[in-house]
Amino acid sequence: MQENNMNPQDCAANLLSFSRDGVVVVPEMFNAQEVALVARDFQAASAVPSPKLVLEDSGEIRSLFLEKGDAPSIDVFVRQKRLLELAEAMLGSRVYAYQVKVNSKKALSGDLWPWHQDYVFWREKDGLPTPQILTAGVLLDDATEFCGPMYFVPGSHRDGVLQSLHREAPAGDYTKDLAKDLSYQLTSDVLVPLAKRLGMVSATGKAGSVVFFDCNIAHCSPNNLSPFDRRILFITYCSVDNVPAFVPRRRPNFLSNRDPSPLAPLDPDAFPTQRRI
Ligand code: 6CS
Ligand code: FE
Repeated sequence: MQENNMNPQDCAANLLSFSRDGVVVVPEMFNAQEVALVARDFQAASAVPSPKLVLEDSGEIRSLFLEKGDAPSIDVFVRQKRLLELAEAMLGSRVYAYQVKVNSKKALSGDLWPWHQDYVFWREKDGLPTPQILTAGVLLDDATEFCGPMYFVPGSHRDGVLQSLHREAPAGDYTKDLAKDLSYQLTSDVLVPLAKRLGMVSATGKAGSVVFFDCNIAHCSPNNLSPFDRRILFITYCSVDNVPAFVPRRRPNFLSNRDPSPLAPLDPDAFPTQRRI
């Protein structure tokens, strides 16, 4: 059974890296059996037509957003103690799940995500008041240099919300917040000097590894021309002290969860069907 609590030295090192760089990859936090549970639930949930399913231009699945109750084993994943203990330490408070999705970046057809920051979407579209929010990406497949891994500019989170090119959308239209031509994109005049000053890192790792990243770190990912899928379960943890203010035509609950109740931690053996695999 996967170790549930990280040893204090590793936990401290991960917190330091996250604070300094705005991103840290924790290798193999989850085992193949746990990852397989999520992959199976993703497969089942993505077979059901829904506004939570976002497609690529090719018709392949780009993202599937999930709300509580959509996939029981993912609900259990979200509350795993080994994720919550790091997310709470990184944010300095109890947390709730602001957004949960699988970005699937399919073999040969998975499309790119242009350079952007995440927090600007949540501030401008959902009225989220502070950047006390982060995302944990659980690799469901090995992420290599070939399959469109995430790229980050380490340390860029310390510059706060950067100037973005904003493409206005009709009120209530959030499709460009989730597509290849994003509604808020970092432009070259911002990105080039930033990357020249701070460099770039990529989030590669074995399936089961977890990439934690700050809501203001500059990041992107190229398209996937490899014959291997690159599925990642993204869990966005938000401080319970950080609840969206009222905005007209706020986006749907699956993009901006309205229930800021703190997540109660669960142990690994809480997976509902693990014993039946
Ligand atoms: O708009 C959003 O909520 C989503 N869009 C992007 C580009 N990243 C954050 C989030 O998943
Ligand atoms: Fe993003």
